[in-house]
Amino acid sequence: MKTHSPIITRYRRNPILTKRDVPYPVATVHNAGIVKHDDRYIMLFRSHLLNGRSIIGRADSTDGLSFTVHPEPFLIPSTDSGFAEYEAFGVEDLRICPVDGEYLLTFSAYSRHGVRIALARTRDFEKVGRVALITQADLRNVVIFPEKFAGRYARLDRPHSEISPWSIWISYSPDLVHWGDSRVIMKPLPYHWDEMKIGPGAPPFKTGKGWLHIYHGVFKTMSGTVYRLGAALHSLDDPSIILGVSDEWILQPEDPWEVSGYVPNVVFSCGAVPEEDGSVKIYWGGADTVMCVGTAVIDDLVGLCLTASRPAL
Ligand code: BMA
Repeated sequence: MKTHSPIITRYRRNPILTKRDVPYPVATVHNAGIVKHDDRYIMLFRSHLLNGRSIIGRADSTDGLSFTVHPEPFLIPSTDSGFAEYEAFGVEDLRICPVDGEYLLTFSAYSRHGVRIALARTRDFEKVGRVALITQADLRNVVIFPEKFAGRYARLDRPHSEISPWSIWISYSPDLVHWGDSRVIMKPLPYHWDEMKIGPGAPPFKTGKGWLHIYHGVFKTMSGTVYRLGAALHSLDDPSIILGVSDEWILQPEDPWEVSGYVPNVVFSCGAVPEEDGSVKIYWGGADTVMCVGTAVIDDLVGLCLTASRPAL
């Protein structure tokens, strides 16, 4: 009998990080940004505190599979004026975007005013400086491309909308603070696994054929929503051009810690690490409770986007 092998191979020792690995009291470990820095994998993960608000912790690894958590959190709500008011309810879902020799950290800032995206920067993960709040309320999941285009930074983002289903937009900036020239480039597809909403996932990375973006898509069922991962390929010269979007999801909740947990039926990625051997390590939060990893062959993901493509808009 012919069997269909999954495009992402789950690591057999998943989950790779749980609340039991954290030396301070937390309820979850999930939705982590990750990057390889000086031959070390640095993971910046989200945890719910026992009051339900989130902070960001740090874990390090030499192989990308086995991580050790730092004794203190990496990022907690700011007390600086300008940021404090907008981070009061917690910081969530941080992405690490390597750009021009530094790391741009984008994360959700929650407050009584809604959710915005804050931007911080670091070169070494020791000194971290906040730059600006770069969105108004009700906009999330910002990932910044590793290169500039005609001198401007480019980001993918996801405004909230009651009128049109939650879609992926692109915006540009000359200075990381002021963003605009925004337009929608990818929408959920009706009667499809991502029909309810889509949003940016891991920061896009370069392949020979385009920027590969791993995003999340949501489907509403009679017993709640299902979060899955998909893949899209953007033109290397102009990231607003989508060369292909995989018609099939690349990962869905299947393991027990993805199917049940704090929020059931969720795989949610904020980071992926392309390796020199042509593979990519994809990291995801399982059920908003634990961290997991799997590997895929980059060419397979690119092939899926280009050969089994669905319309982007
Ligand atoms: C989204 C975000 C993610 C979360 C997901 C599933 O709206 O809040 O942080 O993983 O829902 O709960």
